[in-house]
Parts: sequence; structure tokens; C-alpha cells
Amino acid sequence: MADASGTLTLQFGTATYESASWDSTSQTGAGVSVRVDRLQPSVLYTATPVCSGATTGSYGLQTGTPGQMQPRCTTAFPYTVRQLPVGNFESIAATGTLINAGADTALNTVTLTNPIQYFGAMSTSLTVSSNGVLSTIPFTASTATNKSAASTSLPVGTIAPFWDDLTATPGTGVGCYWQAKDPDGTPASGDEYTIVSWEGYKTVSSATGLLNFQVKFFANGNIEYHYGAMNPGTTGAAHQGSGATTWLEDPTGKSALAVNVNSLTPGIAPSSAWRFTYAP
Ligand SMILES: [Ca+2]
Ligand SMILES: [Ca+2]
Repeated sequence: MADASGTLTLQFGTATYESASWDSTSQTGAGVSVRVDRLQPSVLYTATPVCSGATTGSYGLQTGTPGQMQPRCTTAFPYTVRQLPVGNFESIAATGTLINAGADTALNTVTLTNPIQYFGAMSTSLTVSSNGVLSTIPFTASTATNKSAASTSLPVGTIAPFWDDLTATPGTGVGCYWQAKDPDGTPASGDEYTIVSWEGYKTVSSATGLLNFQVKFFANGNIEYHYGAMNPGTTGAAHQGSGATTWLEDPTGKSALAVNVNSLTPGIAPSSAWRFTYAP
């Protein structure tokens, strides 16, 4: 339909989410194509999404050529996140393979028996830091300071259940471990998962606390963070995530889906869990 000018408004009830206007100056041809995408809540973008129209609140607007699909303002983040009703921290200190017995600064490369899936790519190699973060992308950079925004600097593509400056003193039940689990005992039946677990760690800033947390990589691509005892130190709220990053970062470092970044809102609670559902 030839249309010299007009306005299209997207509403829910009486609330206006987005509107697009065009006229003979902005659109010299017949009609216009309009696309409105909801920007994904909780995703931290490195820059304001670039839309040809406008970005209003959590919506991005694209206007363009009649009959042609317009591109998204952003790359869709292929995970959603939600808190699980209960945590299921499974200690593997007695059954898993030791990655590191406990240190302030340690990076270890782990070769898994079963590949894990991250952003649709399969990997059997992880670089694991003593500071509560790992990546499928190798890195040797320091991890003492947790990222608060996604970036291309290493480590990138970070999988961070509790990234802060942590340390651990070697002892019984202390250390970083991994283990492949297969509940039904039948290989490749779909219930398999791999755990990477930090047990008996503490923050450098409040070194009497005791932190126990882990990542679970499931065969269907879902990723879960589980927290066991997260005991306070002598001071502060570091054990609750006041100085820690909990998120998934995309492998290009352009965005991250955050649970908590240097905050007590929502913070990290003992015996809790968060699920990142893979939904490409
Ligand atoms: Ca450290
Ligand atoms: Ca199985």
C-alpha cells in the first residue's frame, strides 16, 4: 500500500511500548517496513543497541524497506535465566577429579571426558580460575578483578558462578574439582551433566568466610549455577556477591546475561540455584 506518511504504535492495553513514524522525507518510496524487538531483560550490552529507528526503554525499533525483513538491533542472547526453587549443590570433593588444591591465583586447563556445550559450540577444554570463573576460550590473563561489563578483553566468554578475588588453603574437602555425571548409567541417554565445583573457597577481602559453589553443564545445553554453604567472613557482604560477578558472557564479549554484578540485589544466597536455559 502506497503511503506517504503515517504512524504505527505498538500498545499493550493503554501502555505504549513503541511507535514508528514516517513521512516523505524519511521514506521516499511507497510504504515502510517496521520491526520492533524487545531487548532481552537482564542482558548487559556493551553499547546501546544500534537501531535504524529508535531504542525506547527495553524495545528497539527498525524501519526500512517495504516487503523486507529488517535486522534485529542486537544479536539475540541464546539463553534465558531464572532462579530455581531450591539449590542442589553436590559436593564432588570426594569423588571428582582435582583441578587445583587451593590457591589465591591459579589457572588450570581441564580436559573433559564429555564435551560441554556453550553458545552452540561443543568443547572438551576449559580454562578454570581459582577466582570462580572459567571459559572454553583459553586465557592466561589475570582474573583477580571480576568484569562488571561484557568486554572483548580476556578472559572472554566467561562462565562465572562467583567471580571475585578468591583464595583457598589446601586441606581436606578443599579445592576445585570436576566430574562427569550420568544418573541413569546409560551413556548418551540425555541426562548426563558435568560439574565444575569450587569447595572451601573464601574471598581475599574477608578471608574467614567459606564459599561452595559449582557450575553444571547439561547435555541439552542448559547451564546451572548451584550454591552450597556460603558463610560470611568477619566483615562485609562479599559472601553474598557484593563484589562478585555471576553471569554468562557471550564468546565475542559483546553481551552478558547477568544474575548479579557487585550487588546484593539479588545477591547470591546459600543453597540457591540459577538455570540458564539454552534457547537459540
Ligand atoms: Ca584470588
Ligand atoms: Ca545417561
